[in-house]
Amino acid sequence: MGAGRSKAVASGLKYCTLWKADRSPACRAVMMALDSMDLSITEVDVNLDKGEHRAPEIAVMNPLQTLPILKDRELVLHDSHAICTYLVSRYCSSSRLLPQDPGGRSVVDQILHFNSSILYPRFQAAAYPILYENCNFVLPQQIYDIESAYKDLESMLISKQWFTGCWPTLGDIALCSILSTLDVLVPIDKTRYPLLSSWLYRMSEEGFYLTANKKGLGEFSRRIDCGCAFDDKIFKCPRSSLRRRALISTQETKT
Ligand SMILES: N[C@@H](CCC(=O)N[C@@H](CS)C(=O)NCC(=O)O)C(=O)O
Repeated sequence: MGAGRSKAVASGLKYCTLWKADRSPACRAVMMALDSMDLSITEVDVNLDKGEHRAPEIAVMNPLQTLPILKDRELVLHDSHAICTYLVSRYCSSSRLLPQDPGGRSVVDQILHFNSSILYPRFQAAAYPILYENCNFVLPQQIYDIESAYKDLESMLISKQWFTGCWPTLGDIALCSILSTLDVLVPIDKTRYPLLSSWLYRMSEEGFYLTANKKGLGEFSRRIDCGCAFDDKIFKCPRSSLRRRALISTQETKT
């Protein structure tokens, strides 16, 4: 923990509130960024399954009705990438998480855009049918799209320990929240993606991963396994690819 150092103006954080759900990868990215800077702000848990994010007092802050939402005095932000870069630029004096030089900063931005425009939609396409639409498993097209993203990420890591520099930056943090989550849906095969799986392992040893990602990831994994919250009784089969594949191989051994 402590990849960055908080500015002396930390008292300003008493005006900051984060509305979040631990199972959401976007929220966990913000939580990891906060923990890596040793910053603490008011956090409000919102239950996505109960639709609390659509309550009028929350929806008025975010017309998109998604989490996370950050409010800092009059400023309201509702995209995890924008929230992370705002918190670092506003409250962190170190440039470790987000370089101040234009070149270094644009390399991090590039990864954040990849995360937001490629990985996030693929995560939603794979997870939402299971979370909300009674689908029992990740559909083949979604597996293909996610595997092809893994392939691209594996190439990006050639000759590198981290995606954006010599240590984990906001780029690695954003990727790590979503990739640890995608790993539940479409496991990252160590033999096909050795660089990516070693990177994820290194990230999982960071203090901020343990404090801000681990618990929510477990919640997501359990939520995927019980499928659509409203139909627990009907759909009992495990939903994560890992468990589903394990179940199938056990059945095959028996036959
Ligand atoms: N690009 C946005 C995505 C935000 C987003 O879609 N959040 C999800 C949770 S991970 C959400 O609130 N979904 C609403 C729902 O599940 O009903 C970000 O990075 O903040």
